[in-house]
Amino acid sequence: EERGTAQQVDVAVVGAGFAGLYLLHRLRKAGFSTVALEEAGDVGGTWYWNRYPGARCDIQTIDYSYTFDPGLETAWTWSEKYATQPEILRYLGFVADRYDLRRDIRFKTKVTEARWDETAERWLITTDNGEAVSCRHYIMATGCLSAPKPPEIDGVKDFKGEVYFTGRWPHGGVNLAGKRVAVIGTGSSAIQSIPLIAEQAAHLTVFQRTPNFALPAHNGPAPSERMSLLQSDRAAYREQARQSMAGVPYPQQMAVSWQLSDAERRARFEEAWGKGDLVYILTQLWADQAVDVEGNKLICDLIREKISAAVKDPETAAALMPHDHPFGAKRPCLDTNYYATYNRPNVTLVNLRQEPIKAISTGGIATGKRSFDIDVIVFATGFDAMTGAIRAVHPITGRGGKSLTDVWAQGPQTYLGLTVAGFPNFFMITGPGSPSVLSNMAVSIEQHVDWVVDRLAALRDAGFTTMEPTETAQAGWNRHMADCSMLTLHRLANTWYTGANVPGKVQGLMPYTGGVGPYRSICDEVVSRGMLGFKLSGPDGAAQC
Ligand code: NA7
Repeated sequence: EERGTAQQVDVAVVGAGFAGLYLLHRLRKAGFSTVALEEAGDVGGTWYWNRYPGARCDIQTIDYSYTFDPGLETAWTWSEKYATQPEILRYLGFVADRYDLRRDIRFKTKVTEARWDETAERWLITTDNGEAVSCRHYIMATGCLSAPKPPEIDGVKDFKGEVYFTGRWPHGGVNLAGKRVAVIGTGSSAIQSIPLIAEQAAHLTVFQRTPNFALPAHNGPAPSERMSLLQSDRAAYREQARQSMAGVPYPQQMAVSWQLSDAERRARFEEAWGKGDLVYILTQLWADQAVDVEGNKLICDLIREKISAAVKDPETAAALMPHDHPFGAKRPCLDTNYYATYNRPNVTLVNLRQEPIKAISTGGIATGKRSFDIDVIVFATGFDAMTGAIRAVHPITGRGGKSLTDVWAQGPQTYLGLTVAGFPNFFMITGPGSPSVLSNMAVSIEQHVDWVVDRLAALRDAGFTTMEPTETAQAGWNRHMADCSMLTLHRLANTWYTGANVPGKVQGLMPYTGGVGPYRSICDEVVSRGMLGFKLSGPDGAAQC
């Protein structure tokens, strides 16, 4: 009876960001009827919400672009090496217009529930705005960093000044001139915004729990050597990115740190520092940098030297130096004038490891040692990453009435990061278990979307109606994930990759650490081996394993 009142489509998509837009385009071209449900008032996803000062992509924009249509690539020119949030939002709007995508997007519509109907073999999606949606396939394109984390600090509600979250920044902007501003957090969002906030505010106090490694962006025009590489053979450049470890076309380094002299290592490091490119410095110094603590420590020492040289006050410099995690195990940041900002007379760093916040009161913030009068608090405290947006939005109920929250009670379980046993015709783009956040998201998103849409089309053409991974395949993927994670250093840091930033969250490395190219090969092999690890069924109930 519910079906009668629901909008009927082949595929429902949640989210109209980078992934949701490409999904809509591909699904439509493959002949599926679709609708995208989007909580925001327009397209853009992460680039719709994160409007804080200084918000930029920290993958070079020539790499952080759609590549599915060469016509689109030449129709759009980025103005900088690292585009600002407004420019990326304009790009996504341009893409939505070019492929006429908005007509299939229901904005200001939040999914409240999704339920698999075993008899009809369809998902029923309930929303907080307008009719429900009945669909054969249900795809979450909800992103990895879209559910902001609550502040978790006593007294926030008592504070009488202005409160902002970087991930939910007001659209009209915020006037900070002449105000005493507190920024809580020193992740990427804070490190991008702090230098600009410091220029506006009367005084800025930064509350730092864990220092992060930040590298200079050296923003400007796109580097000419990268541009000419791309322009000389666009297809080859893109293909190299797809086969690479991180989704950016850099070669595998073969030299090991101990084969290089100290002078050679410094020369390599200085060159990388001068490039202003996270993926370059994360992959191009020496082969053991991301897999061996000793090879990694050499880089940490060199970056700490840079911090020491940039920050005049030795105590502040020492507080800004990370010692608790290998370089790259926690997401490093790309900055413009971040460290130098602490040389300004109107900026104070508070080291929460030495003086934790005791409480926020009506007019300020008190640590164990001092209290600060504050007009504006900016929470740059991050997200319930990877699983937050999938789990928090709604109950998702699969086969046998099981909810995804229950199935994931001990941590996310997936096959290929794309599907979950017990949840037929349910897909995630950049879900936990995929390389997603450890890669150039643009490359991962296109690969995930292409794989899913190609499977749906093949399924339909072969007369199947459902597709679902086996428990065995899922257990095997989790085992493979764990094995891969032993080869990198990510497991050695408490980060949002591991769930450590959210109190009470199950701990475990969520992204796949095996690399973008190898991951792509595995996904392709699953197909070429007759949908290895999937159960397919048709309308007559015939199943294939
Ligand atoms: P991040 O990277 O998760 O950074 C959040 C920061 O906020 C980080 O420094 C946290 O310290 C700090 N934090 C979080 N909760 C608290 C509390 N309760 N008290 C004090 N400090 C706190 O989020 P971003 O938005 O900056 O960046 C997210 C990603 O977007 C980034 O990695 C890029 O991929 C793009 P902690 O380290 O947990 O001690």
